[in-house]
Amino acid sequence: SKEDVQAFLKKNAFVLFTVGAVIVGITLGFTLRPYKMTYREVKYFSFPGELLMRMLQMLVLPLLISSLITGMAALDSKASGKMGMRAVIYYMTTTFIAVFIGIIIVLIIHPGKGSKDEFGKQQTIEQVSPADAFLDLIRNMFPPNLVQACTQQFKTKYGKRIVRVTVTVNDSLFNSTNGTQEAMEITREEVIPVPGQVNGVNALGLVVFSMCFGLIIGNMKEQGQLLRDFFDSLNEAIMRLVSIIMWYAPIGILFLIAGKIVEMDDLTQMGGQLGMYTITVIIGLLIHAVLILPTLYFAITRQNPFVFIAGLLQALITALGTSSSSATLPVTFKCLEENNKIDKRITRFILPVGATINMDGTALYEALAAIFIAQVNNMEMNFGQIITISITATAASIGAAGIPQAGLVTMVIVLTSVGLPTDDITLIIAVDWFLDRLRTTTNVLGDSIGAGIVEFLSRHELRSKDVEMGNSVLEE
Ligand code: DAS
Repeated sequence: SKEDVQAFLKKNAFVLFTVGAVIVGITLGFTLRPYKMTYREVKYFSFPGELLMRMLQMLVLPLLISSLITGMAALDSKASGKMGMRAVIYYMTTTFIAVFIGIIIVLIIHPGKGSKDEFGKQQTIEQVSPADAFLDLIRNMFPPNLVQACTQQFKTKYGKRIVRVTVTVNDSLFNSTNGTQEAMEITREEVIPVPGQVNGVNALGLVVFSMCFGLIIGNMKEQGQLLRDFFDSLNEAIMRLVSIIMWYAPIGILFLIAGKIVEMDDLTQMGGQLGMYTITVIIGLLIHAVLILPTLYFAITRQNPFVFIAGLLQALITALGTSSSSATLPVTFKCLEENNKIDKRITRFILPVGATINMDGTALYEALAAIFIAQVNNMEMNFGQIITISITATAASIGAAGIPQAGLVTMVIVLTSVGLPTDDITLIIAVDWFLDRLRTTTNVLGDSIGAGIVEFLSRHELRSKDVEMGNSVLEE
């Protein structure tokens, strides 16, 4: 009936807007592409999208801290220990499965043919030793200065971290003297983010600190009450801000997607090895996201995984639009708590950690890409090297920040560990922006399904805590 339709539209307004935004964004992008906008025009055009990115990123820091602290404070150390254990087991298992799928798929499809001619010019990337990268990861767990951890912190003790990338741009901004637009070569210096960083914020360090801090104030009885109330209320306020931004999200997503389509490279080179590589990555990610994760969810909870995923649609689309799992974090919170009714004690404690360290899509991609590069170089990887790749790919996915194309940077660790030329990362740069969006979506899906599974496994602890606190207990 009419009321039903109205009720449906009202309930699903956000999702419908968001899906509509993707469709309009793609159409608009391809319509405007033939006009060959300049770099500056593209920047103006994507401005609404840039604003969405900035708004979401603005909330990440307070959200991460307040949710982790309140989440940990709401659990006693025994319960949080058990739940943490479950989360870690889930993260490890799914990441290893993802790596495994990546390796098998790339070995079967074999997209690389042992010739680099078709990839064009190469660039130089400086080496980072795996040992130093590992140490950096651990080092960053303990930021010596909390205020500094919230701001840019690029210096590391070992290893040079400057990459020089030569890009050809068709860009009026860099050609201000005569205002004409002609292709020119510029050299851009890119700084490799320190592992564990999220857009300049040392997320890993803040996660570690917030978890410990939350656990402590949770155990402090009356003395901790003030702090518990404070962070609780901070968290609530941030989530309300998120609700407001959600209304703007479809517009931002529309322009993020349209802008990217307008500026992307020509797809002509996609015919050869790079095209096969892209297809291989897509197949791998699909197997993990559509088959493995839902099956795992069903096997454990006995509930329909696709209903669960439907509730996440907006977060998944935001991940696709922003290619950043940390920028998507606020939306993931909303979807899980409001649509899928996941207990806040779980989301607050699981999601920030997941967005920082659990990246299935990235892990799958890193292993797959490393073996692809070996294939292009005509190098056969032996069993030992494949094991090394799986371990370093896992580490590289933990170390990768939840920001666009972080995975590409941490891949240096994987390549170095088996003696592959790190310069060859540049072979796959042309398609990385696109694959990045897909792996980010997989990453967010993995974090969310993890929250669902950990909640299910922890239902007894949550329930007894409710009884202890005198909360109303829902019938199971
Ligand atoms: N794009 C990153 C993310 O947010 C990770 C990556 O580059 O692989 O998940």
